Amino acid sequence: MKDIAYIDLKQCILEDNEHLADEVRTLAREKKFFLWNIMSSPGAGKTTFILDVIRRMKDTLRIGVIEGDIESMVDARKMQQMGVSTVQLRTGGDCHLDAAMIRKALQALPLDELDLVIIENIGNLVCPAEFDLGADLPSMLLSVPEGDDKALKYPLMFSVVKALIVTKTDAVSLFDFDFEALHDNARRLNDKLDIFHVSAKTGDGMESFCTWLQGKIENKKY
Ligand SMILES: Nc1nc2c(ncn2[C@@H]2O[C@H](COP(=O)(O)OP(=O)(O)OP(=O)(O)O)[C@@H](O)[C@H]2O)c(=O)[nH]1
Ligand SMILES: [Mg+2]
Repeated sequence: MKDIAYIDLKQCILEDNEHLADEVRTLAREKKFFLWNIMSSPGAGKTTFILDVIRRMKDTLRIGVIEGDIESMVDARKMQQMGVSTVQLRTGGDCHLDAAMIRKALQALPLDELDLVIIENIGNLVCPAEFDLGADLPSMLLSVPEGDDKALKYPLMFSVVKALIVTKTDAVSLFDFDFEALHDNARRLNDKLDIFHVSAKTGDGMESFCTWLQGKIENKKY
């Protein structure tokens, strides 16, 4: 009997992505900008949160944004209105961003004039976690209405991020949300995780988050 040729496409795709992510890391060091990847499920509050961060930090940092979406320029237009350089990536169906897409998007940004590039990843708690984008700070938002059990259901996402930002805390009285259970389950997967509680609507917790982010950006070694 003849052998079966076996090609693990997923492995190939992830290995190729890793090389490209290294290229993105090198570019970010050369051009001296901090790359922040924000992931979450659809509607968790990424755009609202990013807009508030920009509002609070745009006087001290030069910020650019990469918007990843399957379709539309809705979020990119909101970023444009804030006066930041913006790139819209339309995947046309793919439910995650990869390092090749980020490399392409970075070519369209004035990198010599930027300190911080924010990536709003596609709303999805599964696929984006598999793709290293070369970001200094992979992070995720989890909104209170989604529930406190998500670390149990989507463990990879909680394992690969450095920061977990729990948002929509203003809505906590409407939902059974056990912060302690979330922290325990998340830290069991990732004991180095930094966890924040914010409301982008009321501004609660936003200032201390931005102070922490500013520290991360200032401490990056180039
Ligand atoms: N109460 C409350 N609502 C919020 C907060 N942040 C966002 N929202 C609302 O949540 C909804 C979704 O917010 P977006 O910022 O568009 O969420 P998103 O994650 O960018 O959504 P996609 O890009 O479609 O994945 C909007 O109606 C926001 O007004 C918050 O902190 N508190
Ligand atoms: Mg959005």
